[in-house]
Amino acid sequence: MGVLNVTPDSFSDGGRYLDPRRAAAHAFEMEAAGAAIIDIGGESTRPRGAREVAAEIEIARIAPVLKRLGGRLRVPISIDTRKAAVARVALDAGAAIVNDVSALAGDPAMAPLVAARRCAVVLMHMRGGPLDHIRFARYRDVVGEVESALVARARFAVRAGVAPSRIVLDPGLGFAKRPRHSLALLGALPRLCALGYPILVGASRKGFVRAAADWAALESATAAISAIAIAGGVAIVRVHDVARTVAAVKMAAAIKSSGGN
Ligand code: PMM
Repeated sequence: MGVLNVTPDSFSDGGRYLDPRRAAAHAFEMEAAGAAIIDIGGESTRPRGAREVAAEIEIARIAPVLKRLGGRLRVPISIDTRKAAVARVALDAGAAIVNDVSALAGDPAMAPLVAARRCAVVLMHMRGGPLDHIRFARYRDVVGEVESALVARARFAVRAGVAPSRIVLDPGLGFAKRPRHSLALLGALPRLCALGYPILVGASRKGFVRAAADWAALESATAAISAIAIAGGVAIVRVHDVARTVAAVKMAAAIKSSGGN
């Protein structure tokens, strides 16, 4: 999953793709580099504390990009939003996946929308909101607590009418997580995958990666995490540098399917 942030303030690429022409060109670049999904977001949810934006602003950012992509992108589009009004515009414009970092808890209209449209949905683990989540980064057993919270959100989605086969779960690296929590979750991916839902992880350029690798090595560190994630059974990795990740993921997948132990 290639990240396309159409925001002025995303922590690593804020402002770069505010121009719809540039944003659309970048989507095509990521597709050509091997992305299987393009994730478009008009609200920064960066783990350092992002400002909330109104639905109209989010829509004004993403709609021109979706219009330019309309029918020309071969891979599915995912909309990164917590707001049903934004998701509705994106689904109308051809998006196939709703990526909701609030796991359908941010807007009561979101679950019915996802159920009615029969789209896929990513349910990400977080505590609090994008502004204050880091205050809630306290766990006795981070893997167990994230696991049960994700199962609860999946149950909620199913009760709202979302087909289980359309649900993707995400441990939410960096969201209400200290670096040690994100690392522990990455170490427990096989356990999360055993829940029976496809798992997505977004490690790309996050603080816990920056803590371990300097800026120049960030993409290599992200690619290494992607390879480990795929080897651990993860279905989707959400990244900024698609080309490098595709190479890493292909190697991990080739090793996995070789049948060796
Ligand atoms: N991270 C960010 C935004 N959206 N969505 C999912 N499902 N998982 C993530 O880890 C995630 C996300 C923040 O990163 P960005 O500012 O680079 O988009």
